[in-house]
Formats: sequence, C-alpha cells, structure tokens
Amino acid sequence: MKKALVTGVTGQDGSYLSEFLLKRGYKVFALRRRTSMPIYVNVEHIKDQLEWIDGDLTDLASLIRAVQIADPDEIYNLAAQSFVGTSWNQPFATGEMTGLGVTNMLEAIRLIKPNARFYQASTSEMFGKVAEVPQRETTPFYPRSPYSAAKLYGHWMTINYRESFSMFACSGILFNHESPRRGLEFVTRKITNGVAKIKLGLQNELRLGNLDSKRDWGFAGDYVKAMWLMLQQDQPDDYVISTGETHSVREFVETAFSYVGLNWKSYVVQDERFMRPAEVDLLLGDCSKAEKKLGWKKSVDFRALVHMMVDHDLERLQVNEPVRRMAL
Ligand code: NDP
Ligand code: GDR
Repeated sequence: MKKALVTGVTGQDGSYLSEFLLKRGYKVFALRRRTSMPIYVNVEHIKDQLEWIDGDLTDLASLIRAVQIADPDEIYNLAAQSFVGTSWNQPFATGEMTGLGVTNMLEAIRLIKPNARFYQASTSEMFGKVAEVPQRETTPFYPRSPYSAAKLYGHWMTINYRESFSMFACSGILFNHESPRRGLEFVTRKITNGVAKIKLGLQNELRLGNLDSKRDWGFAGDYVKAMWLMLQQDQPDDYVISTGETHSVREFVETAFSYVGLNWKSYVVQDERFMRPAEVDLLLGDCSKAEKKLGWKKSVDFRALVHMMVDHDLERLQVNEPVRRMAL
C-alpha cells in the first residue's frame, strides 16, 4: 500500500486530492494545524479514512515529526495562505507560510525521507504582469503580490532542492481552479454564492472589485489528477496546468446570473474595497507539455463549471445546511 502525506487537506484541493488518493488505495496522512474550532466542511465524508497528524508549515519540528510518522512515498504540499487579497495585509505571515513553509517541508524530507517524491503547489500568479500570452513553463515570472512573491520563492526552492540534492521534487504551475468547495472569499464562489442568495431572496446585491481581469478557470477535481501524474513519471519536472481558455470576471458574473434567469446589471455593485493595490490582468495557460507528457486533459469547461457551482450553492442554501465557513 502506497503512503502519501498531504498538507492543506481541509482546503479545496487537499480534499479532492485525498479523495483521489484514497480511491487508488493509498494510505493518506493529513497534516492539520490547530484551530479553535475544527473545520471539516470539505472532508466530512472522508474524515475517518484519513490519518491525521498535527503540525504547521511554519514549524519545522512538527514537519520532521510528520514525515517520521507517515514515512511517505509521496508528499503533496498544498498548504498555504492562499488568498491573494489578504497577502497585502499580512505579508509576513504569507511569506512564512507560503514561502518559507516550502523550505521547511523540503528540509524535513531531506533529513528524514530524501527519496520520497514531492509535489509543490506553484501558481500562475507567478507570471503576474505577463511577458507573453499564453503563459507556458518557459515564460518569465513577474509576481505582483506578496502571495505570488512567496510562491515564487517556494517554486525556486523546489527546483533548487531537485538540482542540489537530486530529490524527486516537482512543481505544478496551476492556473485558477474552482469547485463547489472553493473558499467563499474567492471571486468565483463569491459570485455563485451571491447569485444563489439573490435568487432565493436572501441578498439584494453583490459587491465586487475589478470586473475586467481575465482568468483561465478550470475544475479542481481535474487538477488534482495532474498533481498525482507528475509524481508517477520517471523524472521530476515542472508543468503548467490550465484549460487554454480565458474569461473575464464580468463574463463569469454574466454566465452565473443568466443561468438563474437574472440580469447581473441589476445586482452587481462595484466596490473599491475589493480592488487590489496591483492587479494581474490576464492569465491564459498553455498546458501542451502536460497534455503530451502526462496525458492530462480537462473534463469540465467554463460554462459547466459555473453551472456546477451555482447548482451547488442553490441546493446548499435551499436545504439550509449550516454555513460554517461564511467568511463574507
Ligand atoms: P485553500 O486556501 O482552500 O487551502 C489552504 C490549506 O492550507 C487549508 O487546508 C489550510 O488549513 C492550510 N494551511 C494554511 N496555512 C497553514 C499552515 N501554516 N500550516 C498548515 N496548514 C496550513 O487553497 P486551495 O486548496 O485552493 O489551494 C491549494 C494550494 O494550491 C495552495 O498552496 C494554493 O496557494 C495553491 N494554488 C491554488 C490554486 C487555485 O486556483 N485553487 C491555483 C494555484 C495554486 P485551514 O483549513 O486550517 O485554514
Ligand atoms: P486569484 O483569485 O487572485 O486569481 O488567486 P480570486 O478569485 O481572489 O481573484 C480573481 C480575480 O477576481 C478579481 N475580483 C475579485 N476577487 C475577489 N476575491 N473578490 C472580489 O470581490 C473581486 N472582484 C473582482 C480579482 O481582482 C482578481 O483579478 C487564486 C488563488 O486561488 C491563488 O491561491 C492561486 O494561486 C491563483 O488563483 C491561481
């Protein structure tokens, strides 16, 4: 039986990846940090099948202990302060978790289990002020936020450990990916949750920031398979994962509102509070390397993704499920 250690299991990707690994017969060790109230919304259904280990990415000793306990064949580092907006308000915490946390994990692996295979959750945000369209593995980076600067550090440390210590360390440069398990503060889920509430008469308006930025949005369930495929190759490498389509926030809004028969212009209010000090205007990925070498391809397109998320939020609010992650 293969063993995997996964960080960030309570988040969107960690929940899909854990499900995926369990289905393939893995024993899955899940790192969780201490919180005042446990939040298992995304993993309630598999919680008892996971081996939980207490630890924090910013605490090297806890990671050493985690690698000792799990003795993993594969390690997936998905944990991070992942919200770009917050990274301007908490640049140090973001640097420690999202950047230095990667070095902590790499060190723990180097010391305890250097032949384990390692996946690092890198991001299209590293392309920032883009140098070319579409973006591919060779496109130069230009991070535009404390979050993406921290991620770029983690990205290069992963490459550094691969080249310095011959570790099987891979970086997935993943473009935005969404799902019904997306945190409520990210724009896609904020929109689908807002649309569902407006449709059900629970909310009158939806306040958003920049509607012009464009993202390459895919489905998280598809993207976790790419993470696993990267660790099954003969050689470690870095790969872009994307859909090859880009849409503006405005298009996402239009698609979500029109799906429930509403005109978005009657409800959306632009609000300065949600504008960013620096914006990433256009992301569009070229994932031909992953398609060719990993045999990976998306299964959900933009429209189907928006509809899936709206359907989920309508259903959740209709059955009045307790909303435990109501951040916004
Ligand atoms: P989420 O924000 O949904 O999940 C983040 C996870 O990290 C949570 O489980 C959180 O735990 C955990 N975490 C945060 N800080 C720490 C810490 N100090 N120690 C241990 N655990 C911690 O992110 P996603 O699932 O969306 O993304 C997964 C990874 O992929 C992230 O690294 C993100 O930056 C990256 N990424 C995401 C993309 C996307 O579009 N979703 C695209 C490209 C990269 P808790 O529940 O306790 O908060
Ligand atoms: P992003 O995702 O920054 O791309 O990072 P987010 O959904 O937060 O923003 C996408 C775009 O929407 C614009 N926007 C708003 N964003 C939010 N959150 N709230 C609003 O009200 C709003 N109005 C407009 C933003 O300005 C931006 O242009 C996500 C995260 O998952 C990262 O961890 C990951 O690395 C990248 O995707 C790829």
